[in-house]
Amino acid sequence: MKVKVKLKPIRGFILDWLCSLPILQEPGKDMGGNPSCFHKPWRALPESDQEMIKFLKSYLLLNKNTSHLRILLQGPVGAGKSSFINSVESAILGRIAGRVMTDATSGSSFTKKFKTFQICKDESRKTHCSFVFNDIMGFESAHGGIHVDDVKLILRGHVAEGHEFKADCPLSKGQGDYLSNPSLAEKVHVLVTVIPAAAVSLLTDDVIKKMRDVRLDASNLEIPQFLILTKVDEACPEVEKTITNIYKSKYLKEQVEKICLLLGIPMNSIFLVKNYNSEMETSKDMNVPLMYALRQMINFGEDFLNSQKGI
Ligand SMILES: Nc1nc2c(ncn2[C@@H]2O[C@H](COP(=O)(O)OP(=O)(O)O)[C@@H](O)[C@H]2O)c(=O)[nH]1
Ligand SMILES: [Mg+2]
Repeated sequence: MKVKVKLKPIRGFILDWLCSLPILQEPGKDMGGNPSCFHKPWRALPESDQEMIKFLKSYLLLNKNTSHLRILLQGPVGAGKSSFINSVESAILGRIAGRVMTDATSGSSFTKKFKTFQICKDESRKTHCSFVFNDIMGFESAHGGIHVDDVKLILRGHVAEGHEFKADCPLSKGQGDYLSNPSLAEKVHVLVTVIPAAAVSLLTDDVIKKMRDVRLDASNLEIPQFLILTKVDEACPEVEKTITNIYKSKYLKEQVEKICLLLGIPMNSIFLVKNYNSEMETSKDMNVPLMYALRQMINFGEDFLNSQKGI
């Protein structure tokens, strides 16, 4: 017993020394140099964007009960939902695309109508990818946010295309825009919450509660869920300088850990993204984190659809 007590400090010292050896350092652990960045990214991304773009363009659903996989983007006004849809199309077309109206001024043009966005495979605009997006406004009451009950109806496919949401009056059975018997194609297959990286600590208790409520409902329906932290360039100067620092930034990793605890989303379902906003051309380094996040969404959505075969 006595010997054990005496050895304890020595054991601790040896452990500390071993852990400080570069060869034993975990990726994502600080190894000196730039104090705001880890030496190695804490998540390894593919080297190239081309294989992921090829996969996304050629992806076909196994489940023949729907022609597309539906991804619902939810999050605060100005979070970058419309920009994410545009960024996906930009990466796939290989040039900047701007079909979905983004809102730089946070004026009155918030997305209030329920609209489905398809992604063109090429410039002919005749063929589309097998995944589609819907984006809905956030829960913040300042902007007349969407009602939680409306989001639950969207998840189940009860909301018709073009429906105009009213914050104080959720859609109900019997109304014209209420689809009583939605097909699998009208239901949501992947739920994605979009939040600006620098806004994680600013989320109000009310918004967090509503997001968790929707998450729980989606979990009951077994819908896979993801979260993307956008505007990583605005949140971290090192990423603004060099986009490849995206998964090296200590600040951004902290935000991922924070939101993981706040919303109960596992770390491996949270992605960091910089949307195309001021760029004139697409680039591999910008595409990689965008395509990586989307590919994971598609993979999990595909698994979900394959579990719904009987429907
Ligand atoms: N710097 C930067 N700006 C972004 C990013 N994503 C979106 N924006 C800008 O943020 C504003 C709001 O984006 P928008 O896509 O309309 O947000 P939405 O309301 O969630 O659809 C627009 O001016 C975008 O150009 C990003 O990753 N980085
Ligand atoms: Mg929008």
